[in-house]
Amino acid sequence: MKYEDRITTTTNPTAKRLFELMVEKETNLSVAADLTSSREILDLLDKIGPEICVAKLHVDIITDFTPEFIDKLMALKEKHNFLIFEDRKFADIGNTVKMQYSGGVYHIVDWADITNAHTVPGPGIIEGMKEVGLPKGRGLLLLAEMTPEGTLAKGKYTKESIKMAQENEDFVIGFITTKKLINDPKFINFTPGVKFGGGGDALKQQYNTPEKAIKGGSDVLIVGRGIYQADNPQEEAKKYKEEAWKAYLDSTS
Ligand code: 5BU
Repeated sequence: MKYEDRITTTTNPTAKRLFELMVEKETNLSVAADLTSSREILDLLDKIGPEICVAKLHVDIITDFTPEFIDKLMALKEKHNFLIFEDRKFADIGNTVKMQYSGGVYHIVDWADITNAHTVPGPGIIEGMKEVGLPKGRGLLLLAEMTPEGTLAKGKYTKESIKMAQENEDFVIGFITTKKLINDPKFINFTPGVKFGGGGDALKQQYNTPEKAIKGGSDVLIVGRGIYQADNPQEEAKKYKEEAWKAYLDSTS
């Protein structure tokens, strides 16, 4: 199904917005901006903003974080029309994650359109996050699978995660997964571990190529080092965007 036809299949405002902007910008590329200084992240996002639908962050690796970073991030989001995904991978009981999501230093719920959670604690984690996230129209991704070699997120774990998503489809907008998991167009499949040429890294990350990932049913490709470590990240992001969009058009035509 084309992204434009999936807009009405979900009630979640963030999922709707994501489908819309993917169509407007003709991109299903997300960058993992895993840099450690605010300036580097903001510079990267300003350069490649036109190529991406989602900017994925790990806010807890930033060494010089201040609330002004979030103000500048919001300005870039407006300028380039992308969503923000904080890859926090929440993993505690409902009562604790609620505080972690809304409080602390980062106040993630105030600025991250999308965040994600492990399903190992069971459905209480979703219920806790939903209490603070849904009133703000946020969307949650469940880690139904992970990319590294040896991951335990497979088989029954993945199946149970899908069930938890189906029981909370107002707030859960999709999955972190290497492929399409179920035939339900409201759920958006986000796939990390994507790089031209495939392969892996020294710490068990496993890469798929953009074309293979999209043809396997992925919707949003997450590319980190393949882009920010390139000699020219802007040119490289364009290449990823074009390849991923072409694969999407092929697979939906
Ligand atoms: P890379 O540089 O393209 O390997 O970065 C991948 C990013 O996706 C990085 O931010 C990881 O934390 C993130 N990631 C992942 O690689 N695999 C997973 O299963 C999950 C997240 Br969940």
